[in-house]
Amino acid sequence: MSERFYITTPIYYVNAEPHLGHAYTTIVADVAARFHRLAGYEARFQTGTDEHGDKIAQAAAAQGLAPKAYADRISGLFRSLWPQLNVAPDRFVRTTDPGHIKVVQAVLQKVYDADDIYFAKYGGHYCVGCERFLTEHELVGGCCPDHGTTPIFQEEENYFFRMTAYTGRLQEHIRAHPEFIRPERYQNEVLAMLDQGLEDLCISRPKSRLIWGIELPFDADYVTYVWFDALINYLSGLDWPDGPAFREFWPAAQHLIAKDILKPHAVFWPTMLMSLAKAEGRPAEDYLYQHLNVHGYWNVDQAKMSKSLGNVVRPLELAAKYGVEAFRYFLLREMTFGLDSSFSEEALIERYNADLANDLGNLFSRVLNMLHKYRGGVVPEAEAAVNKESGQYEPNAPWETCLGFFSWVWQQAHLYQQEMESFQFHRALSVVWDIIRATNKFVVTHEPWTLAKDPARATELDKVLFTLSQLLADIAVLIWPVMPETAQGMAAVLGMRGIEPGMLEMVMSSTHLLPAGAQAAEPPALFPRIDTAKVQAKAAKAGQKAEARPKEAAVNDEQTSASDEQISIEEFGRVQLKVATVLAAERIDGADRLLKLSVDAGEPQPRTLVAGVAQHYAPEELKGRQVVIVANLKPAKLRGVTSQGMVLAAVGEQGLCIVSPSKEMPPGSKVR
Ligand code: ME8
Repeated sequence: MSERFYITTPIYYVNAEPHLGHAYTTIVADVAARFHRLAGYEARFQTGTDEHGDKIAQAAAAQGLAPKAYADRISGLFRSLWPQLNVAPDRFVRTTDPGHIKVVQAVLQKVYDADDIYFAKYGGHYCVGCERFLTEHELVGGCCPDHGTTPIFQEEENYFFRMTAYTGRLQEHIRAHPEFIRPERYQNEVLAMLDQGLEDLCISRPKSRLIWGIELPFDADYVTYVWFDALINYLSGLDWPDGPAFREFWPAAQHLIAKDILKPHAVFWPTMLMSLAKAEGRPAEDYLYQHLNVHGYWNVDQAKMSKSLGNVVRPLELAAKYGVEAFRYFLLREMTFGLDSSFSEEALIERYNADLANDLGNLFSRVLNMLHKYRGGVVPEAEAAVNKESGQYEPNAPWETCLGFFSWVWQQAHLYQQEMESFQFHRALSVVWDIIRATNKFVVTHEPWTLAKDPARATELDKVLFTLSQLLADIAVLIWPVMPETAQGMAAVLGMRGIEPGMLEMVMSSTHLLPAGAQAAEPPALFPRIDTAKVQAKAAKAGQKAEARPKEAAVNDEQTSASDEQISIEEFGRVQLKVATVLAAERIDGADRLLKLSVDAGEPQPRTLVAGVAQHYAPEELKGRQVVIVANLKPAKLRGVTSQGMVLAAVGEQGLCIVSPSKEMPPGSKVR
């Protein structure tokens, strides 16, 4: 029996049309499900719409529609969006489905019978936007921190779920399972929330105030609180309690949400599940989900996306403009899972041109063109490299390097698998792009065009072309979860039988995906370059000034907000900082702020640097001093002198001060 994987997205409120944020979460879930299928799991992926409650009743009334008619329309928009984004859920749940309603009532009855629901009078701060009572702790200046509105003080008799009976055990579970809520920052947030202490959860609304909800099975005067109703979709979509899907997939459940709905998923839901376990006389572990995966928020050009700001990004418009697959790739590659990200079309175009057109598109057409030119499009036989008697590979240079390359790729595929399993999609894609770039380099170092000129080197050329064709097949498999259509298209052109469940194993082991003799078709242009000038001109014409903004302006904006932008350790790792010793320093004619330095950075030749420190240091003071330099900065010409790096200095109101190590270090020592 293969392992299982069950992934859910939040079920989206039907008070707004789908936007970039909804698209991101649902594409991530689709990618995770596809990846697990590729890795041999039996995967199930569920999404849906959340249709009860105040918010929906109000939105429907504003449009002069009955809530159900209104919900039908918006739910339909979500449902029809997914196939257009190459997203293929296995189940779409609506909370107005009769099956879901039945399950919610059955759960309520069980929890009630187990004495975990009681009736009491309560007064509290109710936020319509959040659809819940906010605690005193949560209010900021008397307002809801998320909606900025003043909650309404409401006092009424309601039913309460004994959530506090379970919060201690929940804390223990979270501490014992550090991967229960991930990434770690959200686990810490939840533990802090639990440490502050919580109250029992109000789970009903009197019908005198709200009728658009699921009636409580034990009191016809009340409907169910929308969160208690909505969270249960994760069970109702598996046909709880008797459906085979529930038995098979619930033990493998993972949820995916953004940080906005952490509390309901990390506190309400697990305590509800513990209560259900108690009601059924089962251990809590039987009912708790495996992981809650939490991602950050997409902002737009550094601002929060909102209707009132008029910056809501519509996924279909982007997919139509740049292609669905490029859109999916961008979202997964750009966002560091867990952190906020800023969306801009400029960034999308930049990634498209650099990663898809230049790296992937070029590699694909370049290898296939050579295969056609030199071998009629047929994947050559490379097994000639095996010595018939010994069964060993012939120790000849290109095959040795081909084998070395294959084993490096197989190792990278393991890394890719780890990153995908832990929801670090941006890192998994970065691993794939390392492979793509290394393959492009392999072409350059082996020069198939030179081998083709010499008939005596025909078998070498075979081995190189064999290797390159296999690499394209491996790459197609690895990108399939994110770009399924592109990957299948690549496979078809290569003459592969298509990308199938379980195929990841072949990329990670020493199995070649393409048999010698496979016939490749003519390659299409995978990702034609986007001409930025044309896009900007078009946007300007359409009066979309924001889109047509020159790049420098965008860069400046980033700089002004850079102080609060977080970067990953990998991004920091791209900056090479080194210790260097100043060998000589002199003024530059006509530039009263600049000094020209010659430094020993532990390299064969001294480096020349230009530093804007002349008003703070005399040249003689610097000679022999150790400094820290940025060693991999692009050279820049300043007053006719080419500077090969930059000297670090602290700048403040007191002036400027060069940064030096606190004790003498060998020149060239890395600074981390
Ligand atoms: O909260 N960036 O529904 P909802 C990233 N019905 N993701 C975003 C986003 C953004 N700017 N905006 C929205 C609800 N999302 C409840 C859920 S589940 C039992 C009930 C995504 O329509 C993200 O997944 O407000 C977020 O958690 C979800 O939409 C909220 O969707």
